[in-house]
Amino acid sequence: MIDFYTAATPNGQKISIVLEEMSLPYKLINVDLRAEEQKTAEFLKMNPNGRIPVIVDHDNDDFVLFESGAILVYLAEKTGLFYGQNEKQRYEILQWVMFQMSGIGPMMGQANVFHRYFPEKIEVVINRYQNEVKRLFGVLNSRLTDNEYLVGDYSIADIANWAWVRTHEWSGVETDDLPHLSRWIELIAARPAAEKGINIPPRGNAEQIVKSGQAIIQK
Ligand SMILES: N[C@@H](CCC(=O)N[C@@H](CS)C(=O)NCC(=O)O)C(=O)O
Repeated sequence: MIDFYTAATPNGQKISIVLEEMSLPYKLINVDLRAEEQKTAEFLKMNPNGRIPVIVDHDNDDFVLFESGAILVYLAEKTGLFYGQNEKQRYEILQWVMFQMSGIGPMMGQANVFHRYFPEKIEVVINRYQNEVKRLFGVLNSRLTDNEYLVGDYSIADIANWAWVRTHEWSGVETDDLPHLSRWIELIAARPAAEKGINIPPRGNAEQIVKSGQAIIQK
C-alpha cells in the first residue's frame, strides 16, 4: 500500500493520474495547503521542502519520496508501466519529464502567481512568464506534430506535462493556434484514469483555490 500526501494542484494530480492509470492501491491523505499542513514538523520529516506530493511505499520498507518527477519515475520503474519500450525511449521520457519539471511547471506557476494572485498587476512580469509559457507550449506543439504522444506510446512524460498544460487558461495562455498541442490535450483528457486523477482530491470552490494561491505566495 502507498500513502499519497497531496492536494488539488497539478503536481499532486500527476501522481493521482499515474496511480489510477497503474491501478495501484493507495491511501489518499489530503494536505490542507491553506492551513500549512505541509509545513508541520511531521510533514517536513518526509519532505524538507514542505510541499506536496509525497508518497510512502509501505511495500518497500516504508520508502519516502518527494518531487513529483521522481515519484513518476519510481512508480514507472516499480510497475514497468508507461515507461517506454527500450533504454533510448526511457531517456527521452526522462528528458520530457525534466522539460516539464524545469520549464512548464515553474513558468506556469509564476504566470499563475502574477496573473492571478499577486495584488499588483505588473504587466512586464506577467508578459515575461506568459510569453515563456507560450514558447514552451510551442516546443511541445512541434514535438507533437509527427508524434501522437511525446515519446512512443502514452507515458509518464505525457502525464507530467498534461497535468499542467491542460490548465493553460488559468495561466492566461491560449492554445488555439497550437493544433497539435490541442489535439494531445483532448487525447489524454479522454482517458478515464486521467479524468479521474484530476479530480483526486476533489477541488474546493473557486474562492478556496484563490485563497490557497495567496497562502502560497505570502511565504
Ligand atoms: N517541484 C515540486 C513542486 C511541488 C510544489 O510546488 N507543490 C505545491 C503545490 S503544486 C505546494 O505544495 N505548495 C505549497 C507550499 O509551497 O507551501 C514537485 O514537482 O513535486
